[in-house]
Amino acid sequence: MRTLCIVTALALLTGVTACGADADDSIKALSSTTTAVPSDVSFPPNGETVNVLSLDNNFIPQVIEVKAGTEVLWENNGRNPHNVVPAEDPKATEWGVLEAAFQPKDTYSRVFDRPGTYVYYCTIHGTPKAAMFGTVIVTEP
Ligand SMILES: [Cu+2]
Repeated sequence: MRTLCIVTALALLTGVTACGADADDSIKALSSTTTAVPSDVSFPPNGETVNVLSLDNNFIPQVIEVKAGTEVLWENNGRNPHNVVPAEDPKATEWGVLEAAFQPKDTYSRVFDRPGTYVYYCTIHGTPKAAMFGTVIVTEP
């Protein structure tokens, strides 16, 4: 619902009429909204949490889609240490957790406040594209 409000507001600002437009126009309005919003726009925490289990050796669910502002909570439910690191940042300097702090029963959480696609993996048991890896797709609220 909020996405529709944003589309309408942008349509008004840009002089495009969203109300009463046919399906094709609505799709165009929606895609132009996506490109019009800067990728570095961030949204406040929304109080929602989505859990991801880290098992031996995969993430379940492997792919999740959440609205910006959602907390993602990983729990190591396996019997071995794991880690959660961004595909392009194996040292987890931006976000993520290394195995020293992600032993069995440990948790790690992060609020994803910016829309985007975040690929991550466990460096011990996977690569960014195989085995123990996962994706968090963050959409606009
Ligand atoms: Cu692992």
